[in-house]
Amino acid sequence: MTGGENNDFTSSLASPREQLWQALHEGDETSAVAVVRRALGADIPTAEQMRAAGERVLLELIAPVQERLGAAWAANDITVAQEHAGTAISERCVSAVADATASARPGTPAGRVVVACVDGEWHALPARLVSEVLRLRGWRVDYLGAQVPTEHLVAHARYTRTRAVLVSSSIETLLPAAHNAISSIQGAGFPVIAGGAAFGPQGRYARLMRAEWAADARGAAALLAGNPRRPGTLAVRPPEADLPHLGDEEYTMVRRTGRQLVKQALADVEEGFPEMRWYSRYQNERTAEDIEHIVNYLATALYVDSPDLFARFITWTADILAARGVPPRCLLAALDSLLNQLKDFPRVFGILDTARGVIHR
Ligand code: B12
Repeated sequence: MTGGENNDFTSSLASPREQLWQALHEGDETSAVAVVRRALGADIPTAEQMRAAGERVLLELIAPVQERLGAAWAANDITVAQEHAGTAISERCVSAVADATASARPGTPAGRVVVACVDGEWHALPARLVSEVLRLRGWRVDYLGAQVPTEHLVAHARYTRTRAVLVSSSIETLLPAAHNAISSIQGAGFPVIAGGAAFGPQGRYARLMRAEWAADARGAAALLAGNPRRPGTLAVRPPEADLPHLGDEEYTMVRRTGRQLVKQALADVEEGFPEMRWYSRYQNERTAEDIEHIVNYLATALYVDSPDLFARFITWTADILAARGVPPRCLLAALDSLLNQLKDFPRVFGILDTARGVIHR
């Protein structure tokens, strides 16, 4: 390899990131794939260097640009349709890396693992990135994609006699589903590595659920290299075994009465905001949806006993609303309605009260 090529190979990805962003923003798949191919490098001499280049392109080029796409949607700079189009292009870019690096993968697999999104989870791209990195590191990966029903995931783990099951989740409201998946897979005798934004800062919710956790594909590869321990006892644990606070039934109660809570909160918000009377049907539907999200996140915060989780969600919702010209204080009306409806429940009270504090009036 000449010095010049080496420099190209190790050069910063800042400029390809900008080019890929432009291509995603314009919905230009051909240019996006061309950026990725150029970033991989034309003549990488060894298989090891090709694998390293592939991993960098997946984790340091495609992943951050995809995150930027999410931030642009949240800031109301691009539409939902543009975000969908951009994500489809990112998926195509991941395939381009997989194709270009296939011949560089190690010949004898290090072992076989399953990677899947938990039931209800649509965010498949993060799991796909993890899968492709593990393939480059020599693992035979069964990538099962989005929303895999737990019983099918367990059946597949048994069928493939997998070394470990890697579960991905991005949306916190799916934590009860993720817990069910983790406990069912471990109950069938397989180690679990959890990952994705749903598991919270430093994977704190994964640890509550007694799963190993990794921040990204490299962390997962390190855990796999250490031969994850098989679970000691073979039985599916009831949720309270890991989360004793569920014994107070506050989570069950919010889940059971969720529909009524949303209905009443919507009526209270309408009363507090007379301007809602002139809302279009579309705006009314979005408001109802927002309140439904609030109740779902409240239930999730009760499930993992984390006021922080709910406060983060309220901060995020306030930013989303502000970017769309809706005053975040309208969230206060919804929180107050829920506080009023659920005043006799101490954990609910603590969670809602903490969240009120994060809204700037
Ligand atoms: C693309 C996208 C979608 C696509 C997904 C398509 C697909 N094929 O994946 C679609 C349109 C389906 C979608 C739907 C929704 N989405 Co969305 N989506 C995104 C977006 C823009 C990008 C996700 C992504 O690919 N990120 C890039 C990857 C690289 O980052 P990552 O997730 O952090 O993954 C890395 C690590 O976490 C880790 N990792 C991930 N999984 C695993 C697993 C293991 C085992 C390990 C070790 C590591 C690991 O490694 C990854 C690579 O480094 C994000 C915004 C964002 N900033 O991420 C929102 C986002 C995740 N979505 C969001 C929301 C709210 C939704 C919806 C609820 C919207 C709605 N109202 O319908 C639905 C939910 C659907 C569902 N039930 O799942 C919110 C979540 C907010 C929250 N706090 O929960 C986000 C953050 C948007 C935002 N900025 O507000 N979405």
